[in-house]
Amino acid sequence: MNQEMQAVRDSITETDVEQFWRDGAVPLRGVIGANWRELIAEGIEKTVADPTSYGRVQSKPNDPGWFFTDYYMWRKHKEFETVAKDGPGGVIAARILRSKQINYFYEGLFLKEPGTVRTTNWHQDQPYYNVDGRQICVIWIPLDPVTEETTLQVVRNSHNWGKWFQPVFIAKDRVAEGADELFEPTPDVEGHPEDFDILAWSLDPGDCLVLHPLCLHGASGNPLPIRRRAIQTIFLGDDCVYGERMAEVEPRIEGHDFKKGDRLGDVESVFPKVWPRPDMEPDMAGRAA
Ligand SMILES: O=C(O)CCC(=O)C(=O)O
Repeated sequence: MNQEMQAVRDSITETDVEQFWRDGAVPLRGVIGANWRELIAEGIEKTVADPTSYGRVQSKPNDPGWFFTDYYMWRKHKEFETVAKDGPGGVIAARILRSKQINYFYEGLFLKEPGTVRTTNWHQDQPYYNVDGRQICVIWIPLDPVTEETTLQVVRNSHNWGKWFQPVFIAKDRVAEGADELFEPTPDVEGHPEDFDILAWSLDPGDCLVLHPLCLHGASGNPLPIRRRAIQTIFLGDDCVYGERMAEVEPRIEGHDFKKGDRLGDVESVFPKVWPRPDMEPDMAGRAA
């Protein structure tokens, strides 16, 4: 039996689960052990030195600081594959999503060096990719302490608005091709924060924020004198299927020819199954729902 994962699961209360579904996000404290954080930190260094095809500097050439993003690193850098398949994300997602099975999708890197002015624009995640379904979560893991200013901020309950907003590419400063006909313009949260119910939690290494990918979220630059390294890891639950988008998507789902409505959890070569886990009691796996 994996006692670390058991402890993680037991630390997530029914109140946490309800908060996720009600507000669209919930912070979890002390669930990402130091061993996993070390692996993530090594993976980040490797990614900066050797990015994937999605690697992008989001700061403009004359911007102070440096904002770098990348996606889908687990297929290139072993550290992320290990964290994805063996780390605590699967058990967290199973508990939060009330899902019998969890499959891994991908991770994203958001690295902001001290003094970075470039912000993360307010957006939802789900319109960027070909996934339909409600049982899906983003686990956002900061490796450095984040304050209420530098953390990921969310608009409470926006995942329940029934709205899908146009994906915007940060550095390219443009809406994804074809998305203007498919989705609504994103509201100007940055310009009028007083009009929105914004939640922001300061987090320490070991903590994470679990958010629904339809929850509107954004982040400031990094005015602090320390680096702000964070990754997002995305997990798919029982109801996730392939969603067609008549617009540019990022990241693309590769390695299988999916059609609208295909169950993503059935194709483990593309979406590794991370829950149930072989090293936990069978009744634990059953109880995940
Ligand atoms: O960390 C950031 O600045 C942005 C993260 C984000 O947008 C996400 O995890 O979806």
